[in-house]
Amino acid sequence: MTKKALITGITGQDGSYLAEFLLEKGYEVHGIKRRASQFNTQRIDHIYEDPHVRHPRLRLHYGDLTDSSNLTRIIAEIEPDEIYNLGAQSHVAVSFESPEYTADVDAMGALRLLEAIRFLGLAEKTRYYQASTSELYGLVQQIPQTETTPFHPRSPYAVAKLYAYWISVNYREAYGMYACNGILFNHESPRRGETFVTRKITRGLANIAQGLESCLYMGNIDSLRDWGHAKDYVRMQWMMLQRDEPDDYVIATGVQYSVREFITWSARELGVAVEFSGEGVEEVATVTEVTGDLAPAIKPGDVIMRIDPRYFRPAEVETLLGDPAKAKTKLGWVPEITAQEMCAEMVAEDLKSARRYALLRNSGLDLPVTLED
Ligand code: NDP
Ligand code: GDR
Repeated sequence: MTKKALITGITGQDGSYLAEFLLEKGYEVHGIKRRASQFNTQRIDHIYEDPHVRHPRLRLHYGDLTDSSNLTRIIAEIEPDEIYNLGAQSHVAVSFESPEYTADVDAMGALRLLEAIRFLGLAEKTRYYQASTSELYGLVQQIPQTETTPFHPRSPYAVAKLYAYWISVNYREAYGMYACNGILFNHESPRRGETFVTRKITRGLANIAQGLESCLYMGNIDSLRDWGHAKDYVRMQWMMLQRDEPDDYVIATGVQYSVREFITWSARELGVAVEFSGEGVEEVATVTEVTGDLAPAIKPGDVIMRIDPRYFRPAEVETLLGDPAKAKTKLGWVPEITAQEMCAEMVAEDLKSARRYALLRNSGLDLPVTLED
């Protein structure tokens, strides 16, 4: 029997990699996409099959995590073996701007799915994965963080995700549902949203290298994160649902770096060496050397990064470092891609786009560069 999976957030970074992974495993994959005024399926267009041409194994349904009747109808129609709840307003800084919406999607959305599974009598059939997060630890009380480290969320996003975490545990305990929390630390890729810090850096520096932008404006570059690759992490999301018993797992690399280090690596990938000077909001990154031909628009002495306090958060999560020992021991999972390898891949992809863009612009096409961050 072909297994059926339903993915919320299929148009996002993780959703796209997970859909690819499950299709390769032979699943019939269903995804919920939001209605938008422009196409929003760029990350999955390469795996989409035209339903007019053949019987597709990937199917998309319009829906929203704020809409119970819609979610219940989709689940009733599909009767999925597995639901991966990856949909979320996932930007921490934005959650301070839209706290109520973030709670509705990220907290209540999880409840709506769990309640639909229960109400439809699928509690014994459907396994549920909740995209939990290292942001739950917030103001960290133990280094490194494990499955038993106390939570102290520091943003409306993290507080909403705390509810989703506990409601998943509660439905497991109360109704015997197979519900798991993956407590995932930051994971990135060339498909990462452009306003998260790693992608903002790789895309911004690639644009500067090609003369499309002049400077990167950053927030707290002292911040420390445990960065892995999204491809490694979606594999783990599936593995978690294949066990005999449901459980919660920390997924991390066990190594942390600062945002400043990520800037240095990204610049180095472009053949650019930088030196940081100044303190606090006065800190800048100045180019000391340029080698090779990847960054024709950058020269020694250029200031390519400045601090803009606009990107400081009302409450910051200064440091995150996960201990993935349980996932390694119980599931045999180990991350295969290092943060530096991932950074190189991201810079290479963003450089390709920047070069294409610069080429078109230099041939007279007046193309706008989206600078939103
Ligand atoms: P993205 O922001 O890339 O993707 C989020 C997805 O959720 C998109 O498909 C988005 O749709 C969808 N979405 C947003 N709002 C709604 C809504 N109201 N109804 C239905 N769908 C909605 O996130 P990631 O792929 O990076 O992360 C996946 C999940 O994992 C998220 O829940 C995130 O909070 C969590 N997480 C992520 C980590 C990371 O480092 N990436 C770490 C830990 C947890 P659209 O494309 O239309 O915007
Ligand atoms: P995070 O990721 O908040 O950890 O949440 P993000 O990449 O946004 O920030 C990481 C750290 O970098 C600092 N920072 C900046 N961040 C952004 N976005 N833009 C900047 O200009 C900037 N300058 C410094 C931040 O302050 C922060 O400390 C991500 C999301 O994917 C969540 O959904 C997920 O749950 C967690 O990772 C784990």
